[in-house]
Amino acid sequence: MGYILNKDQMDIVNLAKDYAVKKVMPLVPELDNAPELTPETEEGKKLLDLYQGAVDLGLTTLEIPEEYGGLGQDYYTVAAAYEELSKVDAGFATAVAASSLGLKPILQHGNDEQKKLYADFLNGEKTSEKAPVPGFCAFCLTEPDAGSDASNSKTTAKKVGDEYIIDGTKCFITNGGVASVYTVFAVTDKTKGVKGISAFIVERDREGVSIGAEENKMGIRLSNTTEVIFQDVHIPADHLVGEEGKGFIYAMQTLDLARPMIGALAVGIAQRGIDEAVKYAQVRQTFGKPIIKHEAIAFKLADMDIQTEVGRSSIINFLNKYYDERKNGRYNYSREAAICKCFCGDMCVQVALDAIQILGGFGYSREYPVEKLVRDAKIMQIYEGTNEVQRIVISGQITKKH
Ligand code: COS
Repeated sequence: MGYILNKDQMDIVNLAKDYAVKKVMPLVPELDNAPELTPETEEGKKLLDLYQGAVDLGLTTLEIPEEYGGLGQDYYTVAAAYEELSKVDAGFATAVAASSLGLKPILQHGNDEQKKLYADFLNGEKTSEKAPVPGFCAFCLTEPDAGSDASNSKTTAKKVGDEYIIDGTKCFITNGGVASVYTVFAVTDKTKGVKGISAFIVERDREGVSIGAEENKMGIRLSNTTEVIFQDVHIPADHLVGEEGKGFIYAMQTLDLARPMIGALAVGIAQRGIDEAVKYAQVRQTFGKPIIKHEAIAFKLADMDIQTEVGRSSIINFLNKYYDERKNGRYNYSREAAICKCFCGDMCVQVALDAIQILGGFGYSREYPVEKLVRDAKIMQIYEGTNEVQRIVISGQITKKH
């Protein structure tokens, strides 16, 4: 692993790894193949137990400072822990990482009470009666007409007295059906474009919050993705995060930090592809020797390793820039974040495909774990900003620089 971590950091990474290998891995084939994972189904209940275990270990509070009851970890440790989770199942890792996506705007721009409120929800100390499991939150930005074009939000938040009233529908929300609390982006002044969007904390239990049907996804099936509908939802004015009109910028700053964490998930998928392919290539014989002794396979494995390690390095490169910028009170790391997310997303799809190629017909069979890696990998080029959006960000930064 390219990260240079001390013993305390490694203890956290190993905590995630042990849980993923011992508890999650045995259930992955059954849950990945289940037609649905709603809380009412037997498989859905098993998944919720896995989520509960992650909360009990603190995996949903890794980056929350200790003063608020979290584990107070840096993002090098978080990324390495996510890689371990994703090596076992990228859907499960997505659930944990998406919760952390909802948390980030609060950690970056929320006040003390808001941070405490969120930490209590993610510790499982505070819960929502409607949520099927404590400890998760969700980031509600995407709408049917506001995906890549995130500033085209139609959800509104109207200030009335000492409340805001939220109306609108968010879609493709990871953890939509399991979260106890949401970070919601809504238009407070439609005359101001991106400067008229604000961020809010909305508890799941608020009247008027409801969940749409769960998406039936190609991969990352151990994560829950739903619509979240807000109908005349009243929240106290103190649930506004930071300043009115700054929501879009907060969302972008959040994504700048979260996208490299998706890079870590992608690296986990790629590393699993290498591990499975090497294991197979050492025992599978053709022309009188294990296929790993054939240059065609050995060089393919070497290329897979090069790509994966460069992906990991792009996360480390991002984090070096991130910590340097934050030390100086700046947020200028969009380019490094987009490069990392884009490279790792594209890379993991190719590495997963290469793993199938090495396993041949067995790789294509659902009996072996590598076909799932391709299904899981594809989303890495799509969510948290498509790789086309990452290229918009990168080209915009190049233009600005020159
Ligand atoms: N950090 C801080 N501010 C940022 C920023 C960032 N990373 N990105 C944009 N801004 C600011 C800009 O500086 C601009 O402010 P000024 O007018 O004061 O200069 C404002 O936000 C609008 O920026 P821009 O004009 O670039 O916004 P666009 O509407 O053109 O959107 C993209 C740009 C496409 C990059 C953005 O909409 C995006 O990231 N879309 C994908 C959203 C996404 O990832 N969705 C996934 C769902 S969440 S899982």
